[in-house]
Amino acid sequence: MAPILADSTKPNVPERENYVNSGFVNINNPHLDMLTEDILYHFDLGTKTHDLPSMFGDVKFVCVGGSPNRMRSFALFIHKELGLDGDANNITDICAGTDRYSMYKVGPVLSISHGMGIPSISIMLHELIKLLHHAKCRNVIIIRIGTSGGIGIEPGTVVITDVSVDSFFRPQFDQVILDKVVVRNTQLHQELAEELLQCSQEISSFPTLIGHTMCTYDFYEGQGRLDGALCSFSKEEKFEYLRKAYDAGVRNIEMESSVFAAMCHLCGLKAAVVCVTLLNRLEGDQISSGHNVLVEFQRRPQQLIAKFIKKKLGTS
Ligand code: R2B
Ligand code: URA
Repeated sequence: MAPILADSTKPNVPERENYVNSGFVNINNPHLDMLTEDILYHFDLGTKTHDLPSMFGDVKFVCVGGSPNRMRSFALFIHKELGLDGDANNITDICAGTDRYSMYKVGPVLSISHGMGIPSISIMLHELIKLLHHAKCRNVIIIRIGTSGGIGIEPGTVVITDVSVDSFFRPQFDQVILDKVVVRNTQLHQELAEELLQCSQEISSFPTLIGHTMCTYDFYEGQGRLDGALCSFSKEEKFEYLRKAYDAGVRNIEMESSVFAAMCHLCGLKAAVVCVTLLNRLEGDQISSGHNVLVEFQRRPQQLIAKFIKKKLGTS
């Protein structure tokens, strides 16, 4: 069993407060200062090859989501919503040199895909956070917009996460570093969550609530599905587990929020997770709604975030 450690990457309190007050991203890695060039390999960007401050210095909102197409649609939507000049169709993928992630910049908004699961989003976040640091961005708000499975709530409900919990309903992310397990906090920014909920009240077309989000390592067995290639538990055991999750405050399940919350928290980024539920897991496991219904559901977090951004920029 690997030893369990407190998190030594956590800066001490005065150090952390200085960073938070300055609004800069708090990266905590002394080795980075030794690099003459930092290559953000999975973005196909670097500090020598690109002028990151002039490309990204004005970024104030970063929105991340699983699929490259969805994040392109979001960029087009934000362009329209903010009433920006130019043809939205000319918006290009900044990471076109790699097919790992897609990135679009629309005024002060950066829209980036992160793929599925903790390892994929974690790689993206390391490079994104370094990018924001190299670009000297300040007071950035970062939001994951995504999909999830709901527990005991109407499909299409948007869940704003207050805390991400693991499969044992614990508010923590266990990061394995060398041969140790480092336990990290997965609390999201409470004021930001409340602000988003308030914004949602101005959109009456879909329900929105604040709740715990369970983050798993898998879509099938890891989320208690009976319809994977493998399943070793009964229907009764599945429902008992999901009911326990509900009683612990979990309202939806997805696959990235824990590491997202943990990394943003450590780096002093104001972060939120806003996911639409595609189904109610107490009613089934298969995502059987029609294409148009699912497309409309996936637009809901985008609508909410567009409203929030416009409010923040004073354009609504
Ligand atoms: C939500 O949806 C994806 C699985 O279908 C996964 O990335 C997630 O968190
Ligand atoms: N994404 C998940 O991770 N789970 C679901 O049930 C639906 C979307």
